[in-house]
Amino acid sequence: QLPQQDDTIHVFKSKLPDIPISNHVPLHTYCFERSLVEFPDRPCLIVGSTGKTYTFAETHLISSKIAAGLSTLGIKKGDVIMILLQNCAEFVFAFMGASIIGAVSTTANPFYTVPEIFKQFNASKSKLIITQSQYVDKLREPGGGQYPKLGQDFKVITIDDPPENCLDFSVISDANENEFPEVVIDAEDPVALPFSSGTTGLPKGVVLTHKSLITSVAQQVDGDNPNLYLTEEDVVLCVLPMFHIFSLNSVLLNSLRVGAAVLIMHKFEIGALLELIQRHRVSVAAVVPPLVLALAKNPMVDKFDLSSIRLVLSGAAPLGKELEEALRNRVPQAVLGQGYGMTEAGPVLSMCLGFAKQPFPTKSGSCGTVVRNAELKVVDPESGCSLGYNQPGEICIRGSQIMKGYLNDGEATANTIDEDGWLHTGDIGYVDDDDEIFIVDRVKEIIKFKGFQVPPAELEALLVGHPSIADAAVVPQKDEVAGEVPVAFVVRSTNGVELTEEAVKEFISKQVVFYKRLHKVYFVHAVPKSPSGKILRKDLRAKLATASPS
Ligand code: 4UV
Repeated sequence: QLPQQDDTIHVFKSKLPDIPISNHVPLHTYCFERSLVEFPDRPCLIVGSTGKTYTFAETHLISSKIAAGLSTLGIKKGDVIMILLQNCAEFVFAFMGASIIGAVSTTANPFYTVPEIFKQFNASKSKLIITQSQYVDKLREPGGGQYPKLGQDFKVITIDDPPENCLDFSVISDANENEFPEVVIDAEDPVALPFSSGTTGLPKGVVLTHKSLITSVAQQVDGDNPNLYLTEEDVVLCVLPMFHIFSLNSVLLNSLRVGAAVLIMHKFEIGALLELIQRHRVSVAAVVPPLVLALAKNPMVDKFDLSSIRLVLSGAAPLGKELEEALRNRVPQAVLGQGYGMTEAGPVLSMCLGFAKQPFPTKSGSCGTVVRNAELKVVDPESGCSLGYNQPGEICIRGSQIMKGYLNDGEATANTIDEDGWLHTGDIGYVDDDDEIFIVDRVKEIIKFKGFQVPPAELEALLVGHPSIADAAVVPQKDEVAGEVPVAFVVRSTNGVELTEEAVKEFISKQVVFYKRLHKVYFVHAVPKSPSGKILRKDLRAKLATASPS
């Protein structure tokens, strides 16, 4: 007889009470709801490199013009536009403008290679691309006819001087803001389509609806005692890329909602960053662990006044206790804590309660407490049984904030969100007696390089495409600066061609964005696999921990 299964579900909730959330309106309405009325003339966007400031009223006006301009170009409700930009004010106008007409933004890294861009472009069925002139060469019929044709199959708008066959941003930003079609937007309509590989496989479109993003923002910044207390007095640092959900949600949308100013940096450079923090009296900094490392260790930091910083939110990858302590010495006045997010989770699962208006004491190393209006459970990855306090297992989350599903991929959706609506994160963690969450491991494939996603399946597919490679597996190796780096185990094919580590590394680096490059290649006789053919990644990770992995 089988042992009796314990069906009790231990549901973890926030210490903050649930609140009413107005997630029936469109995202842009929700984001500008208070700020347009209460602080229309306060700074909304500050462009770091030029100092140019846009007020809330201006930001809303330009976004409305973009909405009209996009519809003149034929973009309709449900259509997808690709935003291929470094951080800039135009990113915000484009995203919000698209939202206003019920269109969807798929955000991509401008450093992507040609195949990376077009995979996302094709999968999302984007109608046009908004980018910078320096990236246009990548969009120009690169692969001998295998890709859609610029100007013919899709339009390109550049925010700076447009190269041939491209349109100037003014084509949309000069439109008459009153001339966009009235659209009825349903709360369940998509508004953002970031790509993520989730727990397994290749990058997939993550369908985030108006309702999911509003819910996520509200869970953070709304209510009498907001979990993340931001006000119109705050200046929020936006150096993390807006094409990633952390910055898009927790920096941009949160700030728009509460009336805080967003200080936009188009790229990370420590000197400029410190100078801007000092000049604009930045009060809130959203960071990833490698940025914490820079702030904690770089000698330049002592030359600047960082006393304005009152809150540092780290996320996207684990933050070590030592690093957190080191940062504390640099900004002793600030509350330091973590948020834990996943693109598919809408994205925020948990947030440090030390950031609340009436803060709770928190422990270093924790990635916060589950957000309000959500349920979190921890399950045994083998049996699926729900676990109680202090027992590590797979973290699952349920609530209106999670994604609607993966774009056109019912199977991947069903493997991630179960019948009862629980989203399985692939992260292993536990909830301690004070309801704080600690992540201790990962059962999913994903590698995180400085918080960026590196999907092993993507690199493996490229590797086995090489004529001299018979089989390959890619796993994370711990790295002091990046957190993790991808390394490959490669089986040479018997075609007699001598294959070197350098050749394999170069073969990959030509095809992928910089953070997906292989840091090491181990040649092996076989890749360990389960009877069903799954790569035994755990075994390979364990091998890496030994002195001679091959
Ligand atoms: O899908 P993704 O690239 O998504 C993110 C989103 C992060 C955040 C963090 C704080 C926020 O406030 C917010 O809005 C968004 O990284 O990668 C998801 C995976 O990254 C790891 C974990 O494995 C996720 O499943 N991860 C994210 N945050 C943490 C983390 C963290 N604080 N500690 C450890 N791992």
